[in-house]
Amino acid sequence: MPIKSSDITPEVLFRQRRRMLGIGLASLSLPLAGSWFGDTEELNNNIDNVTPGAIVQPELKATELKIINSYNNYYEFGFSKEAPSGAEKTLITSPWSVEVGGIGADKPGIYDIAELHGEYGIENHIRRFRCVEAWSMVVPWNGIALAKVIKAAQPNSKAKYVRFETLHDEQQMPNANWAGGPYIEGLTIAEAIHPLAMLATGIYDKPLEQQTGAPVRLVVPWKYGFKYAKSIVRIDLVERMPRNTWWRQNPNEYGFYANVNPQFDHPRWSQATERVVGGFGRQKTLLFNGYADEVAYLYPDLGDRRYFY
Ligand SMILES: Nc1nc2c(c(=O)[nH]1)N[C@H]1C(S)=C(S)[C@@H](COP(=O)(O)O)O[C@H]1N2
Ligand SMILES: [Mo]
Repeated sequence: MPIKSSDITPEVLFRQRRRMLGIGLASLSLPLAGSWFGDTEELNNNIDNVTPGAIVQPELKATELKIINSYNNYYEFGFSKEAPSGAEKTLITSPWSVEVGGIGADKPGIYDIAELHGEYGIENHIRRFRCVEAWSMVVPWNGIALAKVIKAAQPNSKAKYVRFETLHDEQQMPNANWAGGPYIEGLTIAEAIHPLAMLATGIYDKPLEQQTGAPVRLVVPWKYGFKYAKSIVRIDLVERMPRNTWWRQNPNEYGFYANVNPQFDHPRWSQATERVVGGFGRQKTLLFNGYADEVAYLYPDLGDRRYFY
């Protein structure tokens, strides 16, 4: 296919992308820019260039598993940090299927977790995790690239956003109705095909526990934790920006993008620093949670508060 002039990549982004994808110059003859800027026409071709395990971070020291598994936010299992891990194990995670569809998907499908693993391969990503409540961990996730699931759905020009819906079941969840319906999250299509975005199915090479969002949850390390929808049952490619649960719950404090930024304080507390759960004291919060080199190009105006809540 001939390269269109609109696909020619500016120098800076070129370098950024090379770093991000961890690939050499020689393999960069393919145009990537189209899809990364939200032009869905080239999407199906370009997603192939998302490489497994992109961005290796050996410098991060992962939080202990027992801490990751016992300090949680999962309101369907109770409001305290201890409630989700203390709750009875009532969530039935097998069988489990994830339905992928929406007006933007030419090839909808229903997948089980084993199919997802078999089809797309498991990646291991050690990532910073930052909750909007100003605490953080480092989590060694196992999962699959979200981009690959999106590609399989064959996005068309109506695929502007991706909407995630999670299990809402009063039998299996003691506090299922806290938000009046299923927990909803969303990403732009460009965010969703970013190599940092994954569907996690495990931590430390063990399947997710009920409290960490078994059997499959979203991981978007440059965003606040509430974007990481747990126990996902539906993924829809949609035309309009999904109204995510926390935006709906409290529009004065939360919005759609929720990118980490130490300079935009929450209305009720500072975001400049974070408490390291399982560590010592506080540390400085980083722009885009330390992933600015990889994601800043997605947000043309970093002074726009809308991108950070
Ligand atoms: N379905 C669902 N997903 C959810 C939540 C929730 O209450 N319900 N809480 C979110 C919030 S606020 C955070 S910080 C993370 C917490 O993930 P962890 O418990 O694995 O640290 O999950 C997110 N995903
Ligand atoms: Mo959170």
